[in-house]
Amino acid sequence: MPETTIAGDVNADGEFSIADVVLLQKWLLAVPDTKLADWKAADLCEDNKLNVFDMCLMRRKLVNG
Ligand SMILES: [Ca+2]
Ligand SMILES: [Ca+2]
Repeated sequence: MPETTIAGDVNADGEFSIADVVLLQKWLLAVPDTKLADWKAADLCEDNKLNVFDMCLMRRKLVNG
């Protein structure tokens, strides 16, 4: 694992993409067998927990690049 985490790269595949947003969305909806490889990467609104605010920021980040 690289020491620097890519912001939003919640599935830890080395890049931030729509797949990460989808994964976080599933996790927030408590879809069974949804596991976050690196939940801290998704904590864009840094309060040490994941919620809809982080997903909003991830979506915005995806749109804005
Ligand atoms: Ca990713
Ligand atoms: Ca957060």
